[in-house]
Amino acid sequence: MASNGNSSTAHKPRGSFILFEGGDRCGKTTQSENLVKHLSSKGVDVALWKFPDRQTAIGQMINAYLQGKTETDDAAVHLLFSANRWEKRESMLAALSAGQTLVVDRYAYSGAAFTAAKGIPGLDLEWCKAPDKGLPAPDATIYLSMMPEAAAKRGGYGSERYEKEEMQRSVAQRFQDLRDATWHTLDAARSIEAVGSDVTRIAEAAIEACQEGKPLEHLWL
Ligand code: Z5A
Ligand code: MG
Repeated sequence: MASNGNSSTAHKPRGSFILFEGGDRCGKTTQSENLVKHLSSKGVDVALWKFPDRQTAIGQMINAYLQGKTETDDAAVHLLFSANRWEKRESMLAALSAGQTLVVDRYAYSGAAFTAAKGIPGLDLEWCKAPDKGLPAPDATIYLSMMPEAAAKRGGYGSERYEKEEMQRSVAQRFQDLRDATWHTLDAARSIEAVGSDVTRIAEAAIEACQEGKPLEHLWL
C-alpha cells in the first residue's frame, strides 16, 4: 500500500550515542548527569546509561568481583564485562532508533583499557578489544583527562578493586592507545561548569549530526 505521506509515517531521526570515558574520579558521573538534565530541559528525549550495569545477573557477578567479594580469572571477568554490554545491545539499538539520545557512563573503551592495564601475558589490547567488536559505536566519546594524583584528591579513591593510583596511571596510558575519530579529550581538572560547557557543545553537535542522517557505526570492525 502506498504511503499517504502524513506525519505518522514520517521518519524520525535516530538518537545520538554520547559516551563518557576516563579514570576514577575524573567526573564522568557528574558530567553525564548534568548533561542529561541540560538536554532534558531543552526538550531532548534522553536517557542516562551506565556500564557495568550492576542490576543484571551478569552485572551482579561483576559487582561482587569489583567489591573483592569474589575472585575471578582475569580473562573470564573481562568477558563478563563485555557480555554485560552485549546483553544491553538490543535495547540500546531500539532506544537509538526510536530517537532517544543515550548518555553513557563508561563502555567498551573502559573494558579494553582496564584489562590491558593489568599487563597479563596474552591479554594485550587487541585481545581485550575482540569481544566488543560489532557493538554499537558512540557518536562522540568525551574523554575526561586528569592526572590520577589530582583525581585522588577528590575525596580519595574508593575501596573497589581498581581504585589505586598505579593502576589508574596504567589505565590512562591504554586509553591513549584507544583514541579514535569519535574522541574529544577535555581537561577534567577544571571547574564542573567549565568542563560542562565543553561537554554541552560536543553533545549538541553530535545530536545535530545524527538528526542530519549520520549513520550509527559499529565498534572496532
Ligand atoms: N570497568 C572495567 O574494568 N571494565 C569495563 O568494561 C567497565 C568498567 C565498563 C566501575 O566503575 C569499575 O569498573 C571501574 C572500571 C571498571 N574501576 N575503576 N576505577 P564505576 O564507573 O562504577 O566507578 P568510577 O567511574 O571509576 O568512579 P567514580 O567514582 O564513579 O568516578 P567519576 O564518575 O568519574 O566521578 P564523579 O563521581 O563524577 O566525581 C567524583 C568526585 O569528584 C565527586 O565528589 C564530585 O563531586 C567531584 N567532582 C567531579 N567533577 C569535579 C570538578 N570538575 N571539580 C571538582 N570536583 C569534582
Ligand atoms: Mg562514576
